Amino acid sequence: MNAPAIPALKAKDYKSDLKPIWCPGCGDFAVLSAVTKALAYLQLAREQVAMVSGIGCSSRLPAYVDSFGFHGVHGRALAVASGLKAARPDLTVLVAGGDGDGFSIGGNHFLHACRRNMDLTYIVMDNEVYGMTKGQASPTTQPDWIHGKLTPRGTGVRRFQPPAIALAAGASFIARGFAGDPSGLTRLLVEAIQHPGFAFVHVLSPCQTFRPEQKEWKQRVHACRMGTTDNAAEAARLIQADDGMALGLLYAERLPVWQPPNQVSAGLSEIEEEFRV
Ligand SMILES: Cc1ncc(C[n+]2csc(CCOP(=O)(O)OP(=O)(O)O)c2C)c(N)n1
Ligand code: SF4
Repeated sequence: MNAPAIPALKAKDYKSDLKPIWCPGCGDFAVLSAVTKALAYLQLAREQVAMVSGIGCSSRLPAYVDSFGFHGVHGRALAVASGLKAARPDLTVLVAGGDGDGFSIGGNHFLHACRRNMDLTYIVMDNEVYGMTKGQASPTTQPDWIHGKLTPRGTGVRRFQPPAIALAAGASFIARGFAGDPSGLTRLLVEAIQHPGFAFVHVLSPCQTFRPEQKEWKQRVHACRMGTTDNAAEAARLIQADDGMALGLLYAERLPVWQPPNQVSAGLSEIEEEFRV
């Protein structure tokens, strides 16, 4: 007699019981939907998935996914996720957050996660603003963006270029998605999760409340014309010419994945002994 077939998991099975509290129209809803669709496409067991985030509107995402999750500390999502992956290489570890979380306070961790190339998928929902704390400029904000008393004359500072910086820091997978293109984003997330190594997915995710002008992104995004390359020098040339609105896989290369050897953890007393002065 055949064993009863296990019913396939659907995207809704990966959604938690919590109702998102994002503003109506926030791009992060579409990112959540794409994450659950990608997990369903890959049929990953929920107990084999862990989502880690920092702090921000976008960093609420793990709470809405029915997997293991850790809503951590502002800017430290990648540090926590790297520790988790080191201890539990069997888990599929997804990391999520905003441009403030990942490129400002967490910028240092971003650089080193790229070059370390652990098998993590990092999803940054870039809305070019600090949404949760009411609209301060972030590293990806345009220098002339004026916002009330916070930046009455703009920042006057050049923008952080996420794909170019990821490439220079050694990331092995770089893609850009858009909340307004959920099918394309789902495909990119599937590829990112399957990629062995650090996969960076830069997602244009509009902030309805503080950047209503981002509605225009629908008209400005375009399919990546540059063609995916696995040659870092060629990718650098192409990414330098990127207008920030090109969607698709920008670069993917098989590079050595870093994973510390599985060690039997030392007892606390042994560790104390090592640090005794
Ligand atoms: C150490 C620390 N510094 C500052 C804050 C305040 N804070 C919370 S969220 C946030 C910025 C969030 O912006 P972003 O990461 O872009 O996410 P968004 O809310 O736009 O999704 C800041 C500055 C904090 N929680 N902890
Ligand atoms: S403030 Fe912006 S980023 Fe935060 S939930 Fe509202 S629309 Fe989304």
